[in-house]
Amino acid sequence: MKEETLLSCHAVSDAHADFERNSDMTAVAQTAAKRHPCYSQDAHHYFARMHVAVAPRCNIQCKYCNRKFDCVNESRPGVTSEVLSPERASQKTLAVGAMLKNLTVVGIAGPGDPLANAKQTFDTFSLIHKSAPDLQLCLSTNGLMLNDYIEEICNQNIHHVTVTVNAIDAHVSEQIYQFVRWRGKTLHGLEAAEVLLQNQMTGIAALIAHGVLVKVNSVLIPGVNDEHMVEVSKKMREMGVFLHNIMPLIIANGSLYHKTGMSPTSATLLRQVQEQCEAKTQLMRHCRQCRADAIGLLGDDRSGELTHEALETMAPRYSIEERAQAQVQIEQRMDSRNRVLKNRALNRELAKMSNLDPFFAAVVSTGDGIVNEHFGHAKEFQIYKVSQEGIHFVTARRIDQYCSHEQSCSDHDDRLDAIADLIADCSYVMSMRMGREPISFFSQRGIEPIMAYGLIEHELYRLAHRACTPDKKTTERGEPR
Ligand code: CLF
Ligand code: SF4
Repeated sequence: MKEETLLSCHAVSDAHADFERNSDMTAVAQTAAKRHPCYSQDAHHYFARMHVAVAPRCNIQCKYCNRKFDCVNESRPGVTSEVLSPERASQKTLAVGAMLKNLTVVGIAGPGDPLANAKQTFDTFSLIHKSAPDLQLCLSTNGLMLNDYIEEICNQNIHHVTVTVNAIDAHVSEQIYQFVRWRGKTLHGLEAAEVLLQNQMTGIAALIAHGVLVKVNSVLIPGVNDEHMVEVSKKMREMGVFLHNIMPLIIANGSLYHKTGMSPTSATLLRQVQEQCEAKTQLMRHCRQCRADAIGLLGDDRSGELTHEALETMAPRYSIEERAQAQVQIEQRMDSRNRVLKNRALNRELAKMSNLDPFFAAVVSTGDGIVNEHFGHAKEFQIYKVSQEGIHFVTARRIDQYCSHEQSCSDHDDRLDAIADLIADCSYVMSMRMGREPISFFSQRGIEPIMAYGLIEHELYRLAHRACTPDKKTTERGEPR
């Protein structure tokens, strides 16, 4: 007898209802991805997220993590977030959402694992959803407890879940985890790795079957999972994972890897592995490995300024209508930028430039996809690759701000050295303005400073065009004479 004929009518109608519900959920989630700064590279120039740090405990021990700090799977180590109660987290979210009309997502990503603190996590989401149903809810987990909470995740309207999967082979995983706490026991070695992997795989499959958009984060660990990462990417794609985010290993002070002298991931290795994996799945390139209490655009963390105390003084009012209007306008700006870029057909023009040598450029921007920031104020570079194949965002690299009140001008050379080392693979550094000292410094290091204001892709296209017509002279500031 065919298996489906065994189903009762009730089961059939349940399955149908499930299918309908899942299709709806996928449609909702995919539309929502358009305004999710992590799930959409375009959106990350315009829309903001905030994290609420409500989850202090963890149920596994990654060898690169020191639990005095935030979860390294979704955060930068070396910083510790203040743990909030669900009530305070919800109040803070409403206040931030009132201030930042472009805030579309609230995520829980630590400081430990959200599902090892399930009550706090789901209480927080529930409170937020009651008062701010327009905010998308996002969760990041190591995946150990996923299977226990699939229903809760779906019932709570959490459409986006990130799972950190560093390997799909338990023999590789066992080199990454010290222990796993599972059903009251502490497991080590291969057994620990197998339990974690099994829960991650079944959990991801169940989420996808329920229409949740799943993103997978993988920490790239030199000599451990770098040669294995293509397999991870391939498997994730086969499973229907929406995005794969391959992140550099940052080793927390005091972690086991720190004690045993493990090397962090070099920018070159990361780029090579990302290029190998790109053919296997859709990659996220714009991750900023943000804190468990980050707020704002991915490239412009405002958590230091929007503290609980500061927000209490401002006492802003959360208006769903005002926020919706503002977000429609932001989305229109985003769409119109994309239309402009599409109409200019830059990629078609680039494809014709047969004498164009591919190059990388480090661009300074505070958002809206525009070169719009003074070099001295930059906290990161956006690295783009320009070639006949088009203009592609490669990654973001964080820097120490060159001009700050705390440091005197005499300290600048050290910082310029560090910045130039960080973008040594770039032919150009592009910002709205730049002082004489960095201009001459970068020029000496063979990185040409370019002053520009406008859409990043336009400005990069102009550079490509100029590179192909070398007879056009330029000024010291990179502007055509
Ligand atoms: Fe936060 Fe993560 Fe949701 Fe984004 S972050 S829980 S998916 S809302 Fe984003 Fe930050 Fe990278 Fe994470 S940039 S570390 S990928
Ligand atoms: Fe640390 Fe996160 Fe790993 Fe837990 S899951 S040990 S908090 S990196």
